[in-house]
Amino acid sequence: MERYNPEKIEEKWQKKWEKSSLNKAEDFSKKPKKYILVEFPYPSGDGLHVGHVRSYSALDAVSRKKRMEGYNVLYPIGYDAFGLPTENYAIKTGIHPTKATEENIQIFKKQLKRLGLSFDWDREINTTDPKYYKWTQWIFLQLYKKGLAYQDEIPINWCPSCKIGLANEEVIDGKCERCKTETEQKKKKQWMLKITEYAEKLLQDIKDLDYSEKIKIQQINWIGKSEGTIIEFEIPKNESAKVFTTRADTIFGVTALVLAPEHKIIQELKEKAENKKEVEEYIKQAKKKTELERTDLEKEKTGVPLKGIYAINPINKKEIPVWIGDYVVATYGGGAVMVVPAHDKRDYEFAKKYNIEIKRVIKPKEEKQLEGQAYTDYGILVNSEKFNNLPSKKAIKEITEYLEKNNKGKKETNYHLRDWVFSRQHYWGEPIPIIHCEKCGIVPVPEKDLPVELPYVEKYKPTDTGESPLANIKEWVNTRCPKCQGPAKRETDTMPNWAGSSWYFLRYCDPHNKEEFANYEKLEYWMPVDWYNGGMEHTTLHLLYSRFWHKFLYDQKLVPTKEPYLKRRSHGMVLAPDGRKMSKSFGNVINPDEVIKGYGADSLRLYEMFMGPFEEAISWSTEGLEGCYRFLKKAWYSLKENIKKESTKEITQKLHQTIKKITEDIE
Ligand code: ANZ
Ligand code: ZN
Repeated sequence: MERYNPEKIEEKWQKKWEKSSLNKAEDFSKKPKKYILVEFPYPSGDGLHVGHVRSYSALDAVSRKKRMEGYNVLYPIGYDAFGLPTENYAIKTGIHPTKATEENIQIFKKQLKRLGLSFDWDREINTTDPKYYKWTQWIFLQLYKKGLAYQDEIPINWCPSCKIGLANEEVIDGKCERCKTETEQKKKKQWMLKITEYAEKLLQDIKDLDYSEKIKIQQINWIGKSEGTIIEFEIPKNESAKVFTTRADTIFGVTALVLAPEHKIIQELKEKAENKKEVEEYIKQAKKKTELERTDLEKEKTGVPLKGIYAINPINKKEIPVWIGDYVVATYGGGAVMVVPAHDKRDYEFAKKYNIEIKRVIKPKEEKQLEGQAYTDYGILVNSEKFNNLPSKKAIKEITEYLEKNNKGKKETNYHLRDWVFSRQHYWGEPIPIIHCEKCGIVPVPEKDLPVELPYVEKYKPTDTGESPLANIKEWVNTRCPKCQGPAKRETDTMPNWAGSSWYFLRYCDPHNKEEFANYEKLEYWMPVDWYNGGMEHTTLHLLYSRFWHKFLYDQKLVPTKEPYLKRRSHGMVLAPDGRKMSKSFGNVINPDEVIKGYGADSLRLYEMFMGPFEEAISWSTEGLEGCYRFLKKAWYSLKENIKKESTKEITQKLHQTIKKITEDIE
């Protein structure tokens, strides 16, 4: 008798599907559409991971089901191929990134096809293809024209080993995410994208989206909206300093003012301080630390007084000492804080350490205050003159109004979200389409000259000065100014690898368009994405960045919907059998190719769908895989034996019950 042979069965059917164009998405079909999206992979040299399989198999099941239900389904795939790993690999091996990328894509493609995933292969995209990144550059130019791309001199996280500027998120515990070298702070002119201008919209519009609750919470926290009061503290004979506080009700308890080491008035103040040397030394030390080290709640707070200098509390005109402390973030609020040791934990530790006065001004509703720590909740005001006996919330309002009347403060909303550092000093990224002219300054590359292609060179090692490797390629850098035709230089920074993925879902709707990034009518047909799946690690960056670009394009009337994704879910990680993360260095990586060789793609996919709750991390179990294999085998034999027998009423009933249950369970 014939044996269950997954390889043979899968090959036969995969060919059949391809021939019948089963997976083709049809533009403007009369059928209702469903756009199902998975995060496209970075084609690394390691090939596909079993984690990819979890995400792609799940939404593949959804896509197939939707097709069976009569939908016109778009389920596309592509490659997010710019970025450091390929560049580092190229530097190590001498194989050009273009070539390495091409090879890796071929490996991925073969693996994806062998899995029998129902992607529409006619819509494949690759972010490193000039035909694609032409439009990434074009969108950058639209952002630039609307004032949302600008240059700024800011300290960046600098990895001395990779010789590259890193985004805050790429620095883990003060170390480079990639090579684990300690990062430093370095000032550099950077291209920035003004995502902060969209902070409120990004926040408000989450409410109506079907995102997992934990995804929503992470986005909301990342945006970090904070409502409070900005208050001006005069420093006699000097410029005043502004502080941002969410607790104006504690203003009578302020016993010091602490400025960030980078605060602009410090240059002036330190000259007058009795301990100028000490102050200068402190500022020098602070410069070496990363923001993370400075603001980590667990780390001990440090500071230094500006001896002889006082500030005036605007509520009662009392003099308070002025300090410098590196836990104060220069770029948040006013770059200074009013210290209330009795009611803020951090201030309490700071005051204890440096003998700063602790003055209680908030009393708990029920008297049970513990000694030796700050009381941080709301309560009733005491020691606060005419505001005594007010509850905190009311006091915040009244004190803010009082300060406003006296021109010493006003209500303010702050966001923790920062503008997006959009410059990278490496080779393997989209060139930023800008020209620097001696006469005209910054000149955008005319749209007709796009794409600005990456020059094909032999050397792509970063320069030691922090310039991009492109700076070394004179024949590429030196150009003419599009405005005055005079000598000019190309921008040598490239875009971060978040750029290409910020709009790829739009390109899938019209992947071969040469005239525009995507035809509006096609976007109207396909957008928004109905269901988007990807990792939790992309919740705060990729998801926010792409929502930002999409909202910007919507405001320019270039896309028809104000949000890109209606629904977002995240798959949990697939861990190694030993419960650890799969890693070459642990030698515990499960290779999908080998699993397929032994059990077939159907067993692998079935197992990954049954391994555990989709959103939770789960350890690989070969027993579980074997169980799925046995189930498929049993089903196959049972069909072989019974297929020609007549159905009975009972079997028909069971069939319909099964269809109903599976229909409901898959979603
Ligand atoms: C006085 C105070 C008293 C505060 C109290 C809290 C409790 P969020 O919610 O994050 O906006 N702060 C303000 N600017 C800062 C900066 N640049 N660097 C570090 N800390 C800063 O938090 C606002 C609170 O963070 C502010 O309210 C301020 O401390 C501190 F019982 O002001 B508070
Ligand atoms: Zn010019």
